Amino acid sequence: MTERTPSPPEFEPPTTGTQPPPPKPDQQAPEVVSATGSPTGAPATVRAQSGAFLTTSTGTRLHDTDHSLKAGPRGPTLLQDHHLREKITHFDHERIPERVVHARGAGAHGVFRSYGTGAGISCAGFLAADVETPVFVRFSTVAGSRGSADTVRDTRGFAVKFYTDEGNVDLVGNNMPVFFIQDGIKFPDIVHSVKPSPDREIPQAQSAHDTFWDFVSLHTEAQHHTIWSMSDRAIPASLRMMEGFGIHTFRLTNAEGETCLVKFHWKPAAGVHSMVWEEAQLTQGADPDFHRRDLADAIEAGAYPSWELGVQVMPDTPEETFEGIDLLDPTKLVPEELCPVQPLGQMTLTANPTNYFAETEQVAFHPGQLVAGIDVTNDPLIQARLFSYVDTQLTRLGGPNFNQIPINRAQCPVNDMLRDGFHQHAVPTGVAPYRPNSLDGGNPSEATVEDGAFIEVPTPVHGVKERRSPASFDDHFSQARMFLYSLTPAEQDHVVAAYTFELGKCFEQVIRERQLTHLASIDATLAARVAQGLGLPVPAPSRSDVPHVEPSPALAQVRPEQTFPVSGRVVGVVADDDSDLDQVSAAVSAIEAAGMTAFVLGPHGGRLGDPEGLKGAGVPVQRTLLTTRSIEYDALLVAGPVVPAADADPGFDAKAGNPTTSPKSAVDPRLTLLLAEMYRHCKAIAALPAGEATLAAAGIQATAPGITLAPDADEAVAALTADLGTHRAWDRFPAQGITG
Ligand code: HDE
Repeated sequence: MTERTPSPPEFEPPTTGTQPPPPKPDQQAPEVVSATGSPTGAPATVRAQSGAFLTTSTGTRLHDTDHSLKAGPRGPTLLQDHHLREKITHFDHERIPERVVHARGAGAHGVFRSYGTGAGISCAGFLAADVETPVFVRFSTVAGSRGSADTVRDTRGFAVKFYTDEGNVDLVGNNMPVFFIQDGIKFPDIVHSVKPSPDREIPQAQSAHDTFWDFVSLHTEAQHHTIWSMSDRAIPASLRMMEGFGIHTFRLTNAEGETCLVKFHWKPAAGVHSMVWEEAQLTQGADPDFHRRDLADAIEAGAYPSWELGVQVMPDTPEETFEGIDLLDPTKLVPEELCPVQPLGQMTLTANPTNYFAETEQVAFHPGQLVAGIDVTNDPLIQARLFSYVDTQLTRLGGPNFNQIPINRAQCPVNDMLRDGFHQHAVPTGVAPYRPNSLDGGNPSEATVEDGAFIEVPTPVHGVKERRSPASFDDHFSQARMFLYSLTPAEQDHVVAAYTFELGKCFEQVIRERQLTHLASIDATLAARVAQGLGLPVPAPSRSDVPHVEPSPALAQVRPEQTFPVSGRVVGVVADDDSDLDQVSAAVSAIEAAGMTAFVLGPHGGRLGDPEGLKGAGVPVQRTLLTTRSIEYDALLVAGPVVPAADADPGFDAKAGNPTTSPKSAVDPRLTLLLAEMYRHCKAIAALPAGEATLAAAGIQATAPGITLAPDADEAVAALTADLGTHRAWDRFPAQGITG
């Protein structure tokens, strides 16, 4: 038997001082900058929680987290290993149930500055002049699960939590002003219909399937919202470029006790812009996090997204109608031409969340969280929501104390007398959590109107108990038609294409036919064009008595007469090592000077014009033809010819097999593919003299709308900036439209 020699200790003994040992060379932390090079603000040395040493959850310093405690190096593992059990147990429970709807979201912190213009209609303190209120905003898709793609065709959630001095106010809205259903009791039905099928659990995050169209074609009150979903509003270009709507009518009360009815609107400073459908689809594959990344990058770059909050103010009459529109019907909007939006203040998003889970995932909104001066109405949709949002948090956030989670905490005194329950973080003092009491000296006291108490507006209630909607909820088509007629021809064409695409994806003929009868009720040309695409006859309309309403041009998002800000837009600058790099640098400077982001797109990574790989020489490359796709750019400047790169091999990168390039083209085929995509997505393209042949190789006419040949970088960037002000060159392809 050979005697075993004791093996030397495998690890350094723990240090005993208060400073940890210096990191090993391969463990040097990268600079605390983000992918775009901006400092993240994180401390350079302490990157998680607090303290420099690894500890257990109760603070005991740990010596080794890489090996479990075993009986000898070959085991077995000992039950005694508290650290192993704590680490694995916590890991086992890392996931919480995702939101049943709006699971995929992106959040940001910011501030709301009130103009004071609302002080005459609401006594809410945060609407008084010059008050600044911190906010947290969460944007979301509705149908998809938490890991689904950002750019699917869907409604977007637009939820804002105001941490006011009088308590939290949650404005939990969407990017469309109307909803699918008139009564909250139908919510499980519409949601089940749009969710993946129960048997195969497909499709994910899509409405283009039988169950959705089955439901909305049978439940015609959904038709108005459905046409919004088929419009460009459902594929926003960026979360920063979406309007927001409170949808329901709210009741405001001023200091004199006078009331009015309002609808809330958020108007984005960047304008309302969308993707084109092909772009949205490409993005789902090439960058499923597109919206989340875009929001975070813009905030980090200092291009702070902002919106103006406004209200349509309507008299609080017993009928609760305005110009014949029932204000309690959430499938109806009030045209801005009839009731203009009056600005109340501005919200600016200035900081990204530090931790996605702690903030964006754990934030809990509730439309009933209001302060004195803002109250709900009897809209049967919000009435049901008032129950749902607290109830859902009990499962999602594991108990009744979710408002103690930091992101949900009010930033004003809280004395709720709610006690105990899972995850109680407070250590309440006092012995009498009940009222009235004498043992705690009567604390807390009830507040009066003068103290700012929230008191429901004492509206009269009468009627018989019944399950019925008012007759004024019966018109399901007139505003769907109004919306269609309010759009520009290019937007109308997109609606036709979206219906044709979605119904074309349905399997059951009867569902397509039924939906076509409703399209015929909205407009005969709409029905005819979609029917043609589906290869079906045009049916008779389901309703022949649809009242006429005037179009509302404010609903169109293409505004040829308006110039939108370009800040935060992304311009690609295409060049290779032989390009005039002074012009490339000049273009980057001009793009950045205009408040936009420049990405140099080259045939290889590293730096252009630096053949020896000398650090600091040449122009840094942010994107290569292998890694990029057209969806990353709002506009493109071709600064030079890009000859086929070493990796332009279809066997290696399938994009290089782009058949639109002539076989002997001197231009990299991936660049002609990128240009062709940008061209058909109506994006602005400019070329310097050295890049003209590249445009020609992609078959792009220099005279086409939104295409510029410029003598130098400054003129090219000026042309692109002007073109981006109108978002896209829609006139590149003449629209057919719907004449109405
Ligand atoms: Fe929601 N909705 N909803 N909803 N909703 C939720 O709450 C619900 C409705 C909206 O970023 C859930 O915390 C019912 C209208 C947004 O965290 C849930 C009804 C509008 C968000 C819920 C509605 C919305 C939600 C899921 C019909 C626009 C995301 C998780 C009565 C005005 C908030 C959660 C966030 C989230 C229920 C209708 C907007 C299940 C029952 C109308 C933006 O409670």
